[in-house]
Amino acid sequence: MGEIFKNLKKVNYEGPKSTNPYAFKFYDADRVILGKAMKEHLPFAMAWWHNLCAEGTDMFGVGTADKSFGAEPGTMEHAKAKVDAGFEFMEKLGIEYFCFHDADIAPQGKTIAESNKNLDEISDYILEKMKETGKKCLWGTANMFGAPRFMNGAGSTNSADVFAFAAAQVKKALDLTVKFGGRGYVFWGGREGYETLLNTDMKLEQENIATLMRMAVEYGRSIGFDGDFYIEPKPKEPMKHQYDFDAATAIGFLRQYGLDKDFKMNIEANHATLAGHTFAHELRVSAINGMLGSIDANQGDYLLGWDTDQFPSDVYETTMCMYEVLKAGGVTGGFNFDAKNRRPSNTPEDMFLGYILGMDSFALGLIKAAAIIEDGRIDEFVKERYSSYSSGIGAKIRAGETSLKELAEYAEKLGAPDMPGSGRQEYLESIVNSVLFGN
Ligand code: XUL
Ligand code: CO
Repeated sequence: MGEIFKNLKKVNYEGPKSTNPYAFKFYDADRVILGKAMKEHLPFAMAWWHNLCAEGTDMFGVGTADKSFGAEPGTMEHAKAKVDAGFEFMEKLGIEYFCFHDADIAPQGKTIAESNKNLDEISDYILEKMKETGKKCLWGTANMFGAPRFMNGAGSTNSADVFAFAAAQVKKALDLTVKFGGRGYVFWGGREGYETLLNTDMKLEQENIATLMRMAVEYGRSIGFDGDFYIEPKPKEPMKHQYDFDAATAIGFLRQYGLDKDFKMNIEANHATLAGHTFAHELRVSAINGMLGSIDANQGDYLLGWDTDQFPSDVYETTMCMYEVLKAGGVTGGFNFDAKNRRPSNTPEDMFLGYILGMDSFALGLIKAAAIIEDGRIDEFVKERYSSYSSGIGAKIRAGETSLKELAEYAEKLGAPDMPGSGRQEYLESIVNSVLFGN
């Protein structure tokens, strides 16, 4: 197949003053930040489903974007055209990785055997393209939420037959991830939750999800998958209650079922805000538990209560994200743009402009987060804020070498403690502003 995006050329870095819409203003792949090239800090990935499949359908209307890429939708020819479009897109944007669901890359058949035949054929074609271009797979997953059979969940379904069907999909998606040399495997529990407790055996459902995950680990390791499994927390939508509500909940679940050695978190910005958290909060919770795996890079809309999956543009947010990531020593996965153009942004040019915006926003976030760390005032403040734990009674508390009795005696001698010191939030926020806009 020939060139698909004929009037779109390779996107290059032209610097902040450039007015060329098809150039990076901040993402300069080889620029070194804190000793590492930008492209290593930010292993970007293209989300197959949004970029190559989503046409802008919403509850009120059909698609507005043509993603046929010159082929008849729903055919294997179309699946191949998407591969061609995807690899050309990644080449032109300088994106190294892609992420996929089984259902994104080939038409699903009526039976597992039919679906698997399509997947075998398309994955051979993808693998050829990967070898040709050097592009890599960040993570794979199985779509266990779209088909009607999954209306009551996959791991959490009430039907053992549907559970078996889900297991078959996970097995195949793991085969494909290994075939592509993927770095990770994601469980986003799309319909793993419930609408009403009146019809729900919550304990059974959660145990079954854990069983499915345990079998995935066993099978994955047996076929040579040595990457991380990820849970991608999300509190709601499509279900009213989803079991993987947020990072803290998912981490507790993994520990309860002994899955914490094989799993990490895949944190999505828009899911964090739906859970009533900041993106940075979810990253911090994951990092302090040693479970910061990968990131679904997007943003939501604070005026809307659902997952809008927008391309990231809010530099304050990307800065705070990259601050957490740098502090954690990086991610083991990457930055997958789980983002789609707005419905009226419906041209191939918009596909490019969305990724340029997202990549530039994260590059800026990286530059500014590194500058906050180099500035050092925030770190210094936090260190000082907790300094009472570095010596005396504080050091004994930290070391677990005291007791309520000893502390009660200590407090009695003290009479009344001094006030614990101002939190200085406004001062710290003004430091962030100075770094963001001061030069
Ligand atoms: C849905 C979502 C998914 C996962 C993969 O909200 O984020 O696309 O990233 O299944
Ligand atoms: Co996602």
